[in-house]
Amino acid sequence: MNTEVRNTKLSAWITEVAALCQPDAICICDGSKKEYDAMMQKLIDSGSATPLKKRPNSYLFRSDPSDVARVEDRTYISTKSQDEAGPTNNWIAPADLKKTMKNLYTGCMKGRTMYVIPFSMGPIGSPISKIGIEISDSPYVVVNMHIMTRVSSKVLDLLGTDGDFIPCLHSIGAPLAPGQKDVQWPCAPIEQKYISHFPEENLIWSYGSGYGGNALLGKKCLALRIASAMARREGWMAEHMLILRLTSPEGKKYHIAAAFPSACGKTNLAMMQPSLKGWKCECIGDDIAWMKIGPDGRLHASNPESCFFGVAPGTSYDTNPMAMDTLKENIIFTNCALTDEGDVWWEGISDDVPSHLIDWKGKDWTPASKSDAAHANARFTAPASQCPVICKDWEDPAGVPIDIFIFGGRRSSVVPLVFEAFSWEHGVFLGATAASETTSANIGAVGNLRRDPFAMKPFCGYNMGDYFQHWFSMGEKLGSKAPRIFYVNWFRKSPDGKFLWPGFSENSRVLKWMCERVDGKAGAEESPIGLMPKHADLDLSGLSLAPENLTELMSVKTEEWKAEIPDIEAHYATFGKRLPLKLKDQLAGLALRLG
Ligand code: SAT
Ligand code: MN
Repeated sequence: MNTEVRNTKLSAWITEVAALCQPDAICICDGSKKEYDAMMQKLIDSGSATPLKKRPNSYLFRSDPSDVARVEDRTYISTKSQDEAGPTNNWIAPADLKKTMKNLYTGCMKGRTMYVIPFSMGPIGSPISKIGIEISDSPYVVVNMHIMTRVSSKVLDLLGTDGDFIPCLHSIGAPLAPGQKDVQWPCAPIEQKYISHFPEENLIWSYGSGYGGNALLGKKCLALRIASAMARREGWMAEHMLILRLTSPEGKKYHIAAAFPSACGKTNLAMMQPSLKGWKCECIGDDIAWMKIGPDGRLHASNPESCFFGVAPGTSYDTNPMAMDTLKENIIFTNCALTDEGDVWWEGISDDVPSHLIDWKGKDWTPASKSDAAHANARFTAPASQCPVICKDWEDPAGVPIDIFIFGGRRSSVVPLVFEAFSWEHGVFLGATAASETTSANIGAVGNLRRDPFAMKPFCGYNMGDYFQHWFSMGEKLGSKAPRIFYVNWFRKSPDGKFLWPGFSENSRVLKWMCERVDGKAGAEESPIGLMPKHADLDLSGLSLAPENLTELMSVKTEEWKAEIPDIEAHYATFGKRLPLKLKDQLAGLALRLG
């Protein structure tokens, strides 16, 4: 398994980290199947992984109940000045944070192996790709990184002796004393967890958690937080967006990128199978889009990941059949329930509820049990290449030209199903004011409304006021070639708490209207908040939706929108001088239109 390290910066870094963390052994990973299988075997032998009889080469892990999601409260953007990190990020000065973390890292890998994981975000060697090296003491991280990113010794070849990479240091923070028995999911207590980013030196330090975005550092840490800061410096965009290709019955292709917060349906929309006859949807990515202006002056998007790290609960043949078909083999499941037959199960997977399960905590579960069998943030790690509707161009270094941007979130009230921005500037205003109810993708309260601009609140690696300005600047560069911007809310509820819109494959009706708007074919009506389809502009053929539900779904209630304004003002006030004036103008415009 050992691979030669010829890169000067890398070998110096490995030596430095080994001296600090004091592992028992060092392993340079090569990304091979042999390595994956050997690592998984170790995880089975130690009791951490359960092979699933019903799914070839698939495994179930159960995390510690304290380590089940990202920890936004313990996530830091550590820049020289606090102002650079801005009001949406936690901040500690780099020297102080490094001092604290070095204390924690000292001896933290005792009794463990230190894995050096060379990976590429984006296809290896492609001009859009970035190379990272994750050092981790978690074999669970190694196997997940194998699926999530391109782990390979080829990455080391590409680095040569003097190539550059993004160092990503990770420890679960659970050293073992001689003879100490390991636990199934070692991690550090919450107050010792730190997910730290140093965007001014392209560096990531994570300590104490083994779960998801806290530990799999190529994803949120590198491809969003560090990449967003690089993107601003270099004039491109790193966004929390799915990417899909929609093809009309006439064969015209549209590329859509949509930003929704974590656990708000990006994976479902990315793989959606249109209920409208003749329309086809293909998936390019379900979480992250890197976008650059191409030689044609248009914005081209590509997916830096090679996997879907999706929320399992709620995924079913009804809601997302293409995800279900992706999950048949070669999958890592985390915090799902286990059936007596040796398969995974989660709330919403089907109407049948087994009479007995082992829940995500490893305890017996029956339908009479009070708690859920799977954790609400249970996840699958699935190779993107296995998705039946993965777009053939998903790894094309040129990316796909984006026609449409969609923003949105979970709003049980106020926000209608869909509306279109009046202009790019108005669209940036919509992104910058987006609000959504919190989900279990983060440790913290669920269901609280919060402003989550562009679904990037937890992922923007610099001052978000500057990020808003970056969006305006990109719009200026793109000019008439800029994507059209829309806002959606699939989650509006009736006064008695029922979803008004069926969602999933029926969302194709909303996407069709957007495509027709781009082509200048479909109508829209001006409302105070944006351009809205009249009922007749939406193709609702074959859909049984009570007319009063449709009216409620599309309604814009002036008083409710007026009530949003003080909250938007308070949100904007947090950015002080860094808030682009254009956003204040847009807010004033909204207030004026609401009367
Ligand atoms: O845990 S992750 O951050 O990777 C998943 C998510 O919150 O979107
Ligand atoms: Mn996400």
